[in-house]
Amino acid sequence: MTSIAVVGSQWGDEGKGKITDFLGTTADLSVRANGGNNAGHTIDFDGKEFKMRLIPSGIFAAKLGAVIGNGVVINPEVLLGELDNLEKSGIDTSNLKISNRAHVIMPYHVMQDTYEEEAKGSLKVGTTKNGIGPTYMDKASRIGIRVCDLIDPETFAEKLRFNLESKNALFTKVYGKPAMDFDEIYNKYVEYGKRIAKYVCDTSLYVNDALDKDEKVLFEGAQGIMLDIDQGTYPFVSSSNSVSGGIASGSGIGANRIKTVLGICKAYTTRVGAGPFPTELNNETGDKIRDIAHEYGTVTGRPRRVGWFDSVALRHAKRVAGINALSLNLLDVFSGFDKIKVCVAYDLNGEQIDYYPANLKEVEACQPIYEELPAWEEDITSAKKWEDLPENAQNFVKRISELTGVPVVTVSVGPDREQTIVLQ
Ligand code: 2SA
Ligand code: MG
Repeated sequence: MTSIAVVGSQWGDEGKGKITDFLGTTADLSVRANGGNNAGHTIDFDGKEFKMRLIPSGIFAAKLGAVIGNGVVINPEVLLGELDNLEKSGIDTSNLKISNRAHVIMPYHVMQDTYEEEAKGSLKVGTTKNGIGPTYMDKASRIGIRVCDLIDPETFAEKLRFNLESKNALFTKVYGKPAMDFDEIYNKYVEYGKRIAKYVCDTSLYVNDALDKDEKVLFEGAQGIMLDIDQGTYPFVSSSNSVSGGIASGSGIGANRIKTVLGICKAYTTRVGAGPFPTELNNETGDKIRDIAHEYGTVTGRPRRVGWFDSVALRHAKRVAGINALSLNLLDVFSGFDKIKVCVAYDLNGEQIDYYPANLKEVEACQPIYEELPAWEEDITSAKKWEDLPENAQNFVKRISELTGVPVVTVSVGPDREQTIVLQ
């Protein structure tokens, strides 16, 4: 491994954190390149549990530390909270690098996210309400505040004043909500800027330099390919590019520098928030999978929607993200099941199709065509190697690999690092 990108290949929550943690023990540098504090994972280090939403896992042990790249949107309050928490536990954070080009999530972005969702009524996306969308909106509108602006009080004041004027007009006139106060935000954020300044640099130089020296660089993708703003189930998506191309642009490297794109998937599918979901199980089987696998949101606790493995969506993800290796998680969930279904194609108005339609009405009309595979009785949570898996479990893994056209390189049979079977 010289450079590897770990990407979610479904709708997020595939267990990227677990695999990142597994790989992170050998990486020299870890990099985040998209999304913001709408992502997150729990890392166990030195017998303690750390909940991280922004800072990449390399902060714990990697030789060259951790980078928050230019494609990430940063909520300074969340970032500083994470830093405080790490420092309290005696973790050295001096090897964190934050891109001077990354955009800052401002308090008005969080409010805008909330108001927009309320206003959309039944059309709401079900966002995490962290201000992710509005921050990327302002970035694309070229009015965003970048980290390099935040740490320069004069520029920051100028940009904040300009932005707040239009945001307050929107809040008061369109949404009938209170205006936000310049001084309150300015004073707080200037202080945040001062605390963050020592970490800020041109991270593209840093990451490229590491790659030039053949250091092992791990790119930690956030969300999932089906939540990508271009290639996902728009408009029920997040606002960044979670595909590997987004990782390249979001960390300031050439696309050809990522050697392995490791797609993470579950043995079934979940999604949170709204949007069509062809293989969704609104029945006892769905409830059973949700209960066994504890499919409830880590932050809000809301139950995740659950469905069968969808190889049409997976092939789409493989194509648009260049996935060339697959980590299959949560295989243990199917112990004791009778049959497991896998969607192999869709039936769209009597025609068999093998692509994910752009038009959501068409997605809604798609009927999954299933193949049934026999499950297994045995508890597999202590399986250590391929041979320890029952034949039916092996056949399921082989079939996933055939259907997606991607080699499965790890199989996960439980949450612990040791419960990972390496296949190649
Ligand atoms: P937003 O807040 O604008 O990004 O929300 C837009 C939609 O994207 C969904 N969304 C997610 N769905 C699953 N997992 C997410 N994040 C983490 C991950 C979860 C975690 O990367 O695995 O482990 O904490 C995530 N982020 C956004 C959201 O539900 C909306 O449907
Ligand atoms: Mg996660």
